[in-house]
Order: sequence, then structure tokens, then C-alpha cells
Amino acid sequence: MKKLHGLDYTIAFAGNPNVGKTSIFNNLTGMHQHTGNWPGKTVSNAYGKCSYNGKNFLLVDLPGTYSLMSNSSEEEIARDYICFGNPDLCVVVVDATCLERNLNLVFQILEMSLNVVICVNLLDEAKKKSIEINLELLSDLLGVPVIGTIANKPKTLKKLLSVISSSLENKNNNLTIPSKLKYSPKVEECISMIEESIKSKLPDEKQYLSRWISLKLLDENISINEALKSNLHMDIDNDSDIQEKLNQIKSNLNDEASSITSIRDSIVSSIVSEAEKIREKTCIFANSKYNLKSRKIDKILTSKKFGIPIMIVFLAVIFWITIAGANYPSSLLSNMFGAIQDKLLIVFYNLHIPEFWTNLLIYRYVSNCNMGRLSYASSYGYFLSTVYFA
Ligand SMILES: Nc1nc2c(ncn2[C@@H]2O[C@H](COP(=O)(O)OP(=O)(O)OP(=O)(O)O)[C@@H](O)[C@H]2O)c(=O)[nH]1
Ligand SMILES: [Mg+2]
Repeated sequence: MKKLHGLDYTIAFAGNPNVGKTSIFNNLTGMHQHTGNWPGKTVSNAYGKCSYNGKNFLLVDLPGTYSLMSNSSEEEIARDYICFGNPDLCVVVVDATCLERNLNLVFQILEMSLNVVICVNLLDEAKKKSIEINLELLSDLLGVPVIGTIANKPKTLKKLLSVISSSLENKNNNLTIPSKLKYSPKVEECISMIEESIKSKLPDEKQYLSRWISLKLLDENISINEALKSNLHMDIDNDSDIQEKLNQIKSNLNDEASSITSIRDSIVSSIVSEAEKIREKTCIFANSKYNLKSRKIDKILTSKKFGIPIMIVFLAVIFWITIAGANYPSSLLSNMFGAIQDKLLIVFYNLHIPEFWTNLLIYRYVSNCNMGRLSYASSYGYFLSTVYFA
């Protein structure tokens, strides 16, 4: 869609699956995109318009993703839009009931966007679970505006629009600077070895992506090469300068008895520990016992010792239910319909319903156990049981 009179701004809505992106998008645009209480409802970008304070916004509802590593087509769609779709601002919608898990994506988007607003949605659910989030502190720690919302409360969405609007003004004045996650000294050293070469190959308006691209190359995320080639005409595979630097990094790592895998692990553990730190600082569990039970269960179910045996037992139970267990309710229903068929037959005879209709509506069969006795299954019962057991 074209920008109107230079007044329109494009706002991308990114976030984990099932955090309420589409619900917010629908309420802001008046559209009716599908929402659903299961992850992965939205699988492609949806576009809609809304206005606030004389500004026209084009809103883009992105598919929900847990990361932007391009492990799936949704991740690729979201990553390409955020990096190369040139949105003026990216709203990252996070779930207030599990902030820590959502921060992984937040850190990635802070690395690949200049203008970000964090929208902490599902505040009503968090309240029910006695979770309070210090939004101001979260904003200070992340270096971007943070606003709390409940998707079906227009008042909170108005505040979101107001924050978006002032953030866009700040962007024009270069006032917001998203915090960049600090990795281990080794990773930072590797980034600094390659970042300048990447920056020099990027167009001016995309130079801010250099750190993120460096990380992806260190992570050996090769799909980024294809994306850079098709979107920015930057051919990393055939760039001798960048390839040389990458080889140098790899050989240095081998000399030091570390490897690309250890760099990758180090990147992940920095993200996890930073997310944990931020959650500890900003989330208050008013009811400290809340979640205790499910955390204990989680610990057992995901432990190395019990996790796999419990999974095998569960699979065995499901297998048994599918093969043998289902016979019990089946025979119960079969007996029930059997009882109905006899009664129906008596009713039909008593009402003197012509044989034609009786034959048409009641399925006749000869009972094997009672030779000579004619038994009838009501077509209704027969029909129901056929549908049920099919
Ligand atoms: N209680 C409550 N429910 C919400 C809120 N926001 C969204 N929901 C519900 O959460 C579910 C998921 O909402 P969606 O808008 O489909 O989530 P999404 O982020 O677009 O999900 P994907 O498309 O899978 O990425 C729906 O059942 C919504 O009604 C909220 O603020 N409070
Ligand atoms: Mg959606």
C-alpha cells in the first residue's frame, strides 16, 4: 500500500503466537481477521488502516513467532517484513503472564529495528494470576517505550496509539535508542571482527542491521544470505572480504579450543540469562504460591531422569486407548442403541406404521445369538452409531 500524502506510517505488529496481536489489530482497524486461542492462527501478513491524532497508520499483523531464525515460513515472513519491509515502527506484543519467554523475541527485534514499542498485553489475565509488571522499569531496561494493554479495552488501545504516535515523532528527532543485548566478551570480539565489513556493504539506511547480520553469520544461519541477496542485493557468499573474516574467526576459535557451536550456545545463554534478570526485576508475583505447583510439575516432567520415561508411559496409554480402550465406550454405545432399536420396533408395530416405512427407517438384521428372532436396529440409532464410530 502506498503512503498517503507522506502522512501515513507503517506499523508492524510482531510477537509470540497467541499473545493477542490480531485481537489488537482487529480492534484498532475494525477488521475481522481470525483470532483463536491456539498458537499459529495467523500465517501471513494482514493489512489494515487506522487513524490517530491526524496521523494515518497502516497496520501490519505479522504471524506469531517464537524467534526470527527463519526456522519456518512464518518466521521468514515476519523477519523479512521487519528487516526489509521498512515499517516506521515495530510494536512487539508480549504476554504479561509469561514475560520472560517473550523476551527472546523482543531482544531479536531490538537488534533489527530502530523504532520499537513494547505492548504488554493480557494484563487482565496477569491480574487474575496476581502478576504485576513494572512497565516503567521495563521501559528503562529495554530503552524503548512500554505500554500495557487489554485487547478488548479501547481505553488501553488508545494509550497504545498515543505511545506509537509520540514514538514516531521521537524517531524523527532520533530520541529513542533500543538497548542492545551485551553478549560474552568472546562473542562481542567476534562481532567486532566482522561488523565493519558488513556495514561497509550495506546501504546507508540499513547499516543499523550490521550487528544483527554479524550475529546471524556467527550463528551460521545461512538463510540470511538468501534474504540479503534478494532484498538488498548483497551477496555474502561471494564476498571475499566477509568470507575471509568469517574463516579467520573460525580458525581463531579452533586455535582456542572453542567452536562456532560454543559461540552459538553462548549467544543463547546470554539471551536466556538477560531475560531472567529482566523478569526478576520487573515482575512481581503477589501470590508467591501461584505457579508453584505447576512449576514443580514442570520440573519433574522436563527433568532428564523422569521426562523421557513419563513421555513413554503417556504414549503407551494413548496407544492403548486408540487400540483397545476405545472398545469399552464403543460397546456401551452399541448396547444402548441395541436397546433403543427393540423399543422403536415395538412402537412402530403398535402405531401400525406400514412395513415400507418400517423397513425404510429401521435396519433389519437377524440376531446371531437368538436364531429365528427378528431384531431390528432403528435406522436412527444405526445412523448415529455409524456416524459415531466412523
Ligand atoms: N483475556 C484476554 N484475552 C485476550 C487478550 N488479547 C487476546 N486475547 C485472546 O487470546 C487469544 C489469541 O488472540 P490472537 O489475537 O489470535 O493472538 P495472536 O497473537 O494473533 O496469535 P497468532 O496469530 O497465533 O500469532 C484469543 O482467544 C483472544 O481472544 C487480552 O488482552 N485479554
Ligand atoms: Mg494472529
